[in-house]
Amino acid sequence: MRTDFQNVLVELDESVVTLTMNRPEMLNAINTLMLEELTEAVEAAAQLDAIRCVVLAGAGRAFGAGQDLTEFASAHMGSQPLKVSEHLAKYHRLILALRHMPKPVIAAIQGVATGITLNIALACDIRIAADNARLREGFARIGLVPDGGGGYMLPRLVGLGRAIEIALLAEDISGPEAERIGLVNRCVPLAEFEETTRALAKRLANGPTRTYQLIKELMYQSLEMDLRASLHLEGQLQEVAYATADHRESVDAFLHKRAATFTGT
Ligand code: T3D
Repeated sequence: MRTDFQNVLVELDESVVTLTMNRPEMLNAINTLMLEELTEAVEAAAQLDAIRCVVLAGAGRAFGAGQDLTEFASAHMGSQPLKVSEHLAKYHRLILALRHMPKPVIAAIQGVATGITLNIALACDIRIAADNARLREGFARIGLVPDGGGGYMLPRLVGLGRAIEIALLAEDISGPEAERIGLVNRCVPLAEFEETTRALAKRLANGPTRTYQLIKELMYQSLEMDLRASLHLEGQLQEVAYATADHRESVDAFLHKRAATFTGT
C-alpha cells in the first residue's frame, strides 16, 4: 500500500490502518488530489488481508471542511465549466469503496465536519465524535443539495423528518447532540478521543473480520429488501459464516473455557 501521498497520511499500526486527510491549514478541505489519494488508499486497504480495520481521520483541529471551495470556484468559473456528473463520479467511487469495504471503517470526528466530508463520514460503519465536534450538512448554505450519499445516509441514520431539517437549516450539530440523534455512535471528551478510537479499532481488528464483512452485507443489503428477502439473505450469509475458521475457533474456545483468537478467516 502506498504511503507517500501528498494530502493523505497513511499509518499502519498492526492490522489497523489510519487514513488522515491532511491539509490542516485549510481544515482538510477536499481538493481533487486528496479525493484521488483517499480513494486509492481506501481501495488498497480493502484489498489487503493484513488490514482488518480502517480509521478515517482529519489532521489538525478539524475532521474536514468539505469540498475545497477555492478549487471548486476556479473550476466553475473557468473557460470549461465543471461537469458535475464527472466531478461527482469521483466522490461516488469513494463512497462506494467505503460502503463495500470488507472490514469495519471508523470515522474519527473532531472539530468541524461539514458538507461532503460529513457525508464521507456517514458512509463509514461507525462514527466516534469528540465533544468539540461540529457536524454540519452545509450544502444548502452554498445553494447545493447534499451529495456524496447524504440524501441516502442521513434519513437512514436519523429519520426522515430530522434529516430534512438538518439539510435545510445546515446548522452546526454538536458532538453530544449528534450522539443523541444517532448521527454518530459515540461522543467522548476530546482528551479521551484518540484512545477511544484506537481501542475500538484494535478491538474490531482483532475480531472475526470475515464475519464482520458478512454482518455489514446483511445490514446494508437488508435496507433495500423486504423481510422475506432479508431472511433468505441471512441464510446464505450464515452458511458462509458457519464455514469460517473463526466460528469454529470461538465455539472451541467456549467449550474449553479459553479466550478465542480470531484470524479473520
Ligand atoms: O463537489 C461536490 O459537488 C461535492 C460538494 C461539496 C459541497 C460541500 O462540501 S458543501 C460544504 C463546503 N464547505 C463549506 O461551506 C465550509 C467553508 N468553511 C467554513 O465555513 C469555515 O471555514 C468553517 C465553519 C468550516 C470553520 O471556520 P473557522 O473560523 O474555524 O476556520 P476558518 O478561519 O474559516 O478556516 C481556516 C482556513 O481554512 C481559512 O483559510 P485562511 O483564511 O486561513 O487562509 C479558510 O478559508 C480555509 N477553509 C475552510 N474551509 C474551506 C477552506 N478553504 C477552502 N475550502 C473550504 N471548504
